[in-house]
Amino acid sequence: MNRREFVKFGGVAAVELSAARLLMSQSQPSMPGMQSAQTPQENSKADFTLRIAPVTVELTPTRILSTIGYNGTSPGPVLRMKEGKPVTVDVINDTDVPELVHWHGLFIPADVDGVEEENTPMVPPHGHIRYQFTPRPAGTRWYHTHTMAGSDLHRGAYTGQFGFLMIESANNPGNYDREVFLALREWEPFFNPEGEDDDDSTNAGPQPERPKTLDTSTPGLEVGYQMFSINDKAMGAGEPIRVQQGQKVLMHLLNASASMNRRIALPGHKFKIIAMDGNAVPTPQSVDVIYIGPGERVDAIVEMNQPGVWILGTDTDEERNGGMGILIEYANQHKQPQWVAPAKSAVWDYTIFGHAGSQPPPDSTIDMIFQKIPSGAGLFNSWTVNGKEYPHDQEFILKQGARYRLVFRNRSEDDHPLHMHRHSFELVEINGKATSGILKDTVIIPGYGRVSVDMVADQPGLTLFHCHIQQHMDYGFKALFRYS
Ligand SMILES: [Cu+2]
Repeated sequence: MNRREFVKFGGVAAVELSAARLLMSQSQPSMPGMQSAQTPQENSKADFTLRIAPVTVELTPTRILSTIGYNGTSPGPVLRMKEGKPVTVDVINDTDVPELVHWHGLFIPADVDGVEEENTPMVPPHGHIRYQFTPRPAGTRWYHTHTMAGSDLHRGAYTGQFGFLMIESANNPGNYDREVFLALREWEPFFNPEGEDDDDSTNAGPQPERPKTLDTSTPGLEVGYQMFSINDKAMGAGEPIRVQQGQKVLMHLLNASASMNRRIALPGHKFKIIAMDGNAVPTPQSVDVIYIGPGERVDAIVEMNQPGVWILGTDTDEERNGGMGILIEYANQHKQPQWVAPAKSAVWDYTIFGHAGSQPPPDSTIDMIFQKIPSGAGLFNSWTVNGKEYPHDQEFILKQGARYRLVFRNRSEDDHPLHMHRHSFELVEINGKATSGILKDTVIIPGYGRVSVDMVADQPGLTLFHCHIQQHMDYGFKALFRYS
């Protein structure tokens, strides 16, 4: 932001917070004579600037929507940072509501994590904040708003405030010819009575957490969507991914949805999964289908060895035809784009990408039981962690240096993508199957399923844990971990 743009916000005061890690300024029209000690333009220029403001997204030439985005677009720009090299990011909020930018998957202090529950300061309406942190670990991360939405479907993750954040390591093997960024996205949300939640897997696997008697009271609302895209274009409206036979394309897949788990396929091709949530997997494997929940990332290499024009997209027909797809076009091929539904047997199993062995017992085990409290028609359901909605007072206390086993017990039929802030965890068990070596920050717990993860408490500070489905998080499905 230049001086002229900045001055237009009115008298500006800046305060320093948390050992100069964070600089916040706020327009204060009631104090016209006030001189600010330090205004952003007097600091060195930030390495990155994100401006939060209304944007238009042209999904197709005739479907142009309005939302909130970053730097005039949604998704925001792909940010590239070097692992271990400190950065400054100026976030300018041109909207009328307080905002937050969360750096998903980074090991950074709570006061710059971009989370209200962790006491990160909000970016005030028409104000400015400077984040300063050292990005790590390397890999595919992303940034997005972390505000609550509640029943306002024009806030939080329902807006277009998201983008890729690549933390580059000094040693990138670069075993590919090109890379593409693919963010899965729904638009124009509306309240949807439950029962049409057809994107969650009908979990055919073991259901160790299924209660003997199911709660049959009337469930509440979920969220449905009218439009779909990959990045900012509905299928067919944007440029295809143009490829040559023999190329290896590295696909960075991000589910930037507020609430929908997705199954993604590319007929005629296989995805060789090399990383999940930005972390290299111990055992790369080729699969036909990727199942990815809100917040998750999958890095896959696709070898282009099936000339033609193909559709990469969600296997839900209505939503793929509604836009959630992108064309893969080989050179000199102009056929009708082909879609072939993946086999029903193509299930997603995290454990095939891990080592077979078990992890030794942890220092301590924390059981977490997740349940839905049906709200009845016309309201969002509530969610509990160990029988209580957020907040949990002093229930989840970590001792620095200890290794914890978190046992996630999903006593609901929905698949929940659970996210731990500021840490990664290692998958150690899924529905009774042991695994090791897979590091993630977000993991889908299948309906009535159980997932155990090991986490070393090595990032002191408040740490939010939550379901990445916005309306689940907003209605109780979160917990704050503290260090003793
Ligand atoms: Cu959830």
